[in-house]
Amino acid sequence: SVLYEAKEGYALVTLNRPDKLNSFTAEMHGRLAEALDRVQDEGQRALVLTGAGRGFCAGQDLGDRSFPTGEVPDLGATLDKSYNPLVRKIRALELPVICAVNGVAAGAGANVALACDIVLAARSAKFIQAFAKIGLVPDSGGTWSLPRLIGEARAKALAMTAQPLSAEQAADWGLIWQAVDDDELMPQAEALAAQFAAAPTKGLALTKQAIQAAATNDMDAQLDLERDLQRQAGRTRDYREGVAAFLEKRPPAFEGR
Ligand code: LHQ
Repeated sequence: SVLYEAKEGYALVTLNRPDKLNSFTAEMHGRLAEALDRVQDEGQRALVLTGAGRGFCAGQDLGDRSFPTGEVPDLGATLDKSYNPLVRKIRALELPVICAVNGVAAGAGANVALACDIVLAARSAKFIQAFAKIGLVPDSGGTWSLPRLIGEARAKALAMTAQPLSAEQAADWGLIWQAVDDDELMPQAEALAAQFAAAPTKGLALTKQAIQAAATNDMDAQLDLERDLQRQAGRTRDYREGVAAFLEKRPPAFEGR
């Protein structure tokens, strides 16, 4: 249900249940968690997450969510077990996570995409906060990331109407990085990953950490954090190499540490 390909310096992870628009099952959550661990363990320097077929991910598989015996499900337990660890893992990965949204991203599928560092979407893709249609609350970080990325007015309207948002509009609003032509999506996502595979990975990981922390820090705390992280960055081999390469007027050869 999840494909893993090790490329040169980066990994390509593909959600792979195309006939159900790659909606999440418990099994798929397990496979995806393994794939994300592997990316870090193998020392990859970037990750591209995408979906097989015409959709990116339609959120929770609702097929195993019928209630024949009338039991009351504990969706909080599902979030604790699967979705929240996934979002936390993406945010904690010490490398750039690129999401290549190849088609519809609905419900938790949309919000997992938004948890990634850089989101590229095919022009034909749509983002749908589908939760309202079935009486649920946006999850997987959606109520946190939507208002921060596009403001409360747009966040509430998207979440309450479940109206599809085009890739183009998502990019215009600042919800994602870029909308690109469909046939350019994977070439561009992989070119970006290849660029990151030759980048100062440690510095990028510290940058990710700093920007994420800004959501909850005041400026004073953030200045202190920048000082601490810059101290770490200044001790990396890549910093020395970057400066040396600049002074010697040659391209840098970064090792990622
Ligand atoms: C699906 C699904 C799907 C199963 C398409 N499940 N089969 C967290 C914690 C715990 C529990 C609950 O939820 C959550 C978070 C959530 O993610 S809640 C939100 C769940 N997602 C949705 O409500 C979206 C449901 N899907 C749709 O509204 C549509 O499928 C969209 C708008 C995504 C795409 O529409 P179409 O392009 O018209 O495709 P389709 O509807 O024909 O879907 C194609 C197939 O995929 C179809 O199967 P079939 O066997 O009939 O060909 C769908 O049943 C299946 N599919 N989403 N979530």
